[in-house]
Amino acid sequence: MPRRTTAAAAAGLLALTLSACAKSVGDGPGDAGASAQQQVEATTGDASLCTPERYNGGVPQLDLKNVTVGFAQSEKEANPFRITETQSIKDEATRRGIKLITTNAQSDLNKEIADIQGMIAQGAKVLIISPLNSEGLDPALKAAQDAKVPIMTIDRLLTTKKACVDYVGWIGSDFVKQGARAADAMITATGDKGEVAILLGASGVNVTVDRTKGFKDQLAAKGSSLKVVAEQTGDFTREKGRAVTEQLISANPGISAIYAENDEMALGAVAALKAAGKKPGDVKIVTIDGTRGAVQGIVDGWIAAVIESNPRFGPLAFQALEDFYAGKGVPAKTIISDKEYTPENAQAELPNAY
Ligand code: GZL
Repeated sequence: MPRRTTAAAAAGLLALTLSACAKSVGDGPGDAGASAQQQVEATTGDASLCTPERYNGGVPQLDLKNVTVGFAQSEKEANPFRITETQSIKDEATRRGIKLITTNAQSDLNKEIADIQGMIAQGAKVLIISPLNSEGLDPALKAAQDAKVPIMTIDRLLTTKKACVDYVGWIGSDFVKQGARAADAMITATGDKGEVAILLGASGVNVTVDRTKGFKDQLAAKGSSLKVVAEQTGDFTREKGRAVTEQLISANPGISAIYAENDEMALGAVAALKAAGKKPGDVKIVTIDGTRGAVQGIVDGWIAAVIESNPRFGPLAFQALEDFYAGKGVPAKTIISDKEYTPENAQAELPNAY
């Protein structure tokens, strides 16, 4: 083994240190530090926690360090939510010394099914899945069931499937509560008056249904004077968010507020408002995710508030799998808590954004 010269070794060590340092201060999407990690707010589901004996008629006991775990990502990694989610899974697998293989469905349901089936064929003995839609994964779930490969789901919920039968458990945010918190922030930002447009998330996803329900129900519960005059899907993408906002403000010139069901669509809306000659604050925007771009948008005056949807699932997802095999069991639902970014805290909290 050729010995490296002292200079080269020092350079290598310096590079290693710098890269670790860059990561620790949150240089770009990824982890910003301990306070950015997901925190458990509540767990639900029937009392019987899921264990290998109870799951899917019983599955083999195993040591995670001796098998391959597969991670199926849903949407293309153009959105910092997805980039950070995947990085968090990879970082935690590395930290725990677990062999990980990953796939990305590029926002295509049939590809996510094929990805999951492919990882089982490659020998993955456990899966972590971030579902693209709340339904439609049946062929992949059956392949895992037949192969006795347990699935931990994160983020979007498989609404027609059963915990400890079709999947071990689920970890994610309370999306209805996110919508309600967005409504409260919108009431504050607008002084509870004006016309609101909603940029809906992708269809067929519980996140969209819940964030919309939470927002509208909270406006009604608070007896708000805000009026929802338009709602259209922007598919959770920046480009569609921009295009839809252009149409909405042209058809509804009285729009004074936009509720975007994710930051990528909100940033698309900002681009459309800029192109229309609007100034920061002319239209109040409230959005959900907590990406660096959106929180910077608060600092710059374009965005009024951001409700976080924390994508750093790595630690809790792998802890759930450890608990599963240790016989401690996994609850049907683990709900995480989410921060809120406002004009008062955005600058200071920016390092926790992703
Ligand atoms: C929410 C997640 C959503 C994000 C979007 O947990 O499913 O999907 O809010 C992403 O940014 O597209």
